[in-house]
Amino acid sequence: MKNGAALVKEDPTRVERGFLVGVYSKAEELNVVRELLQELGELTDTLGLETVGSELVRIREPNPRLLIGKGKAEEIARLAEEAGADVIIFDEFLSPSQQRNWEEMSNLAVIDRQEVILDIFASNARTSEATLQVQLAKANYDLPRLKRRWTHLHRQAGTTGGMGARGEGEQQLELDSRAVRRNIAKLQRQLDDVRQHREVQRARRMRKPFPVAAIVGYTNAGKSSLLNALTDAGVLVEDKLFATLDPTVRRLKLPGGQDILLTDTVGFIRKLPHTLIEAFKSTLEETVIADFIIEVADASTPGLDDRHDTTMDVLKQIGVAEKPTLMVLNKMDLVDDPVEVNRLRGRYPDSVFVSARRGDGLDDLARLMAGMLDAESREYSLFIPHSRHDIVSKVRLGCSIIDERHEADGVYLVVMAPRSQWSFVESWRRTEVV
Ligand SMILES: Nc1nc2c(ncn2[C@@H]2O[C@H](COP(=O)(O)OP(=O)(O)OP(=O)(O)O)[C@@H](O)[C@H]2O)c(=O)[nH]1
Ligand SMILES: [Mg+2]
Repeated sequence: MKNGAALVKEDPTRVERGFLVGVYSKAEELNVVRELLQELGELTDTLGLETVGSELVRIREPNPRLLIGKGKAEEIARLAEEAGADVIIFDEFLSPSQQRNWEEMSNLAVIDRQEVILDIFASNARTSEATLQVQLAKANYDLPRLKRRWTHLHRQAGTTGGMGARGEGEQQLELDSRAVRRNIAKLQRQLDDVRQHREVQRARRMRKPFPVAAIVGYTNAGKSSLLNALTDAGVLVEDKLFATLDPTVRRLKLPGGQDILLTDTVGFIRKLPHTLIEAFKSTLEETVIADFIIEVADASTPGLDDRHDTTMDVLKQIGVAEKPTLMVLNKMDLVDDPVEVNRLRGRYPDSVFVSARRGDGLDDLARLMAGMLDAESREYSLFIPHSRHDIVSKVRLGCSIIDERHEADGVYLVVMAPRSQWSFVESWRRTEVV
């Protein structure tokens, strides 16, 4: 039986064999497009789909009906059929109508990279916040595509279409779209509730006197591995795309004695659906409140430069591109060609080379982190009465101490305070100069 794409969403195991299609227009894009198609294969593999064939298609300009020209499209449909595929998967974004046209023409389920990513997120979501965020993103993706889903349900029901059926379908579509809109509103409300709870947690954390660094980067770069290597965090590490969807926070003591909170969060990918970025904005807010950002990149992949650009793009979209960033080139244990090491040095001169797996370079990284905090710090002169010794301990944890004098009335401190501590130390600032 031919499964409809509706079933791909509800039960990815119902389609099993994918035929991948990549599209490009300029010859010089070929390498990147090839790498993207391989990545698409890893994505569909994560969903449990076997790749039975693939095709790269060069087009002069996008065809509004099928993205690629009709002749080539029919050829691909035939190739997919011959390869035994039950779903054609485009690396390129397909508009709802292009998708519908393809499904009609090929008689196979047809999906795009965005839908694959959404499905992976859906199957990896564990907490209620992640689940709600994914459901919301999916609902927004589905809304303009209801017609297609209807077509499939319709075909399965064994009806043949025709004028009468279409009228019935339009009515159904109206009902469906109202139901989806209601669902979107409901999800949004539930998400607001969950978020409020998280806000409380975050506020509690913010009261702790620790600076924060957010670990970001492309999916599978080794962000969770790095957090584990640095802090024994025990975060799930998997050779799987989007293993982490929820932020984990761990504490680390830096060489200067300062404590810092490290947050690990959802990875990025090229062509990340905008609805997902929107939905995960609150998760990504961990990045917004951070003192600085640690970008982890997989040094061993040929796609490194491109992935780095993608990471920067996403940071821009969530409004933190200006934040100081420390770049970490991970998986250096896999890079043994000295010429390549040299190239990386030249291309990313300010980065630190590490291997989370072997533990190489972690001391350097910790030193650089301490340096980042210092560079981002301001000098404050504080006075804290003896009755508030708890405040002195807090200051000691969150700031580096330059000078400390114990007098009869209290403690006089000169400290370097990282950005996240400014509002806290401000209230203990010495007003008159002695
Ligand atoms: N060879 C090698 N492999 C590593 C290293 N660090 C991580 N890995 C592997 O890379 C894969 C992904 O690691 P994760 O830590 O889950 O990556 P992540 O960036 O958290 O991935 P997502 O949460 O999916 O975005 C795992 O198979 C790790 O074992 C490293 O330094 N060297
Ligand atoms: Mg992870």
